[in-house]
Amino acid sequence: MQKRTIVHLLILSGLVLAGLCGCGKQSGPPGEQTAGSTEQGSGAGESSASGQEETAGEAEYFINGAGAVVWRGKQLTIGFSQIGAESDWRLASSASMEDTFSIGNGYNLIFDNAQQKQENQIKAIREFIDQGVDYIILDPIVETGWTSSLKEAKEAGIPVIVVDREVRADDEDLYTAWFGSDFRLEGDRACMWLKEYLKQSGWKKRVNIVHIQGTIDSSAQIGRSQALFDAAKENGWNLLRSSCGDFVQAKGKEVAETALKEFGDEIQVFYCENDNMAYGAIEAIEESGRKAGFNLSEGEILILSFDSAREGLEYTLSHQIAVDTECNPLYGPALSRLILELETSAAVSKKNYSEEEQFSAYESISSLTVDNQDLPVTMITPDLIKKRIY
Ligand code: GYE
Repeated sequence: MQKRTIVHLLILSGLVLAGLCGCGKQSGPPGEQTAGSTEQGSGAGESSASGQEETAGEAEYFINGAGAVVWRGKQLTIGFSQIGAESDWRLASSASMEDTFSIGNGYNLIFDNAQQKQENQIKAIREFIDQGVDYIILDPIVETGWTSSLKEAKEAGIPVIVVDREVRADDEDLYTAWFGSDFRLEGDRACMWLKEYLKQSGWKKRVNIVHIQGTIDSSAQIGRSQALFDAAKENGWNLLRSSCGDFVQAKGKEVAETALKEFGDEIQVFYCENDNMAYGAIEAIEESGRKAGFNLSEGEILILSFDSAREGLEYTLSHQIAVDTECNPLYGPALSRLILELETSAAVSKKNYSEEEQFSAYESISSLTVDNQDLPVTMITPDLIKKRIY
């Protein structure tokens, strides 16, 4: 497995950061300590503790309690092409960007909602270039089709930071850095949990799975789907159907309804590639007179989900989602630190992965070995849900 940069996204560490950071002096090149930094919750914020503002060129900056870089004496214009507003995750990602790149923090954010259309994203990039923004941040709906837009930005000398989903590897030289989640690892964790659960619960029959996919060709779909395809092959699981629900609750519900009509009591598992589609599946299951839960031998349907949004965690606490694998949307502060690095030094890490958790109420699985790493499964509690930001 490649060596990777892990960046904590400050969900749980927000308070810690608020205590640790302030404005201040950095003890080395910012490039070694900020968003592209190596380990453990590190960021520009945590390296600063002297209570002074640091300077970068003529301007001063400091790190606020949320871990975001606040500029004094200059304003950076950021063009952000957001995919849409399809899920709780997406709304949280937009809010994080808006909170971070606010006027008060020294930014002029040009936010473009592409309404799920790649052509709108391509148009937005062109407009950002025409407007002469300082940075372009792109969350690409799918992985392919970006070469000419990225070339145009490069020719205009505007750095592009890709966030969340990825662009195809062939275009790697055309953007400055990527920041997001390891979707394949998320899928592997979910599948490993299912494998362990089936073992522990003594389920002997071939397990039948309905797979509700996110937007086809998006990185999140590719990684999470591929993990399931490989695990199904390896463990002899039966994939009754894979259908696209576009990460949207209503479409997830539709896919679930159709599958419940067609396969009825044969279904044991729904593998939902995000929380909103899981909420839709739960509605459909309940309306069909069945129950979402762990107890397969009593006819309950076990749901695997991703994102770990607040409502997803509530369903996890009530066992309606068996395991929710986290995907963290709160990118804003870490992106602002990545931009700080670019403002103050030339070198940033190309690929930056966020570190994520996995939540369940099933107490007998407290950790899983995936890719030779021992990864914890956190027992969900009302307290954890209360602290959830999204
Ligand atoms: O899981 C889903 C969203 O790209 C990781 O997109 C993101 C996914 C997320 O709409 O809820």
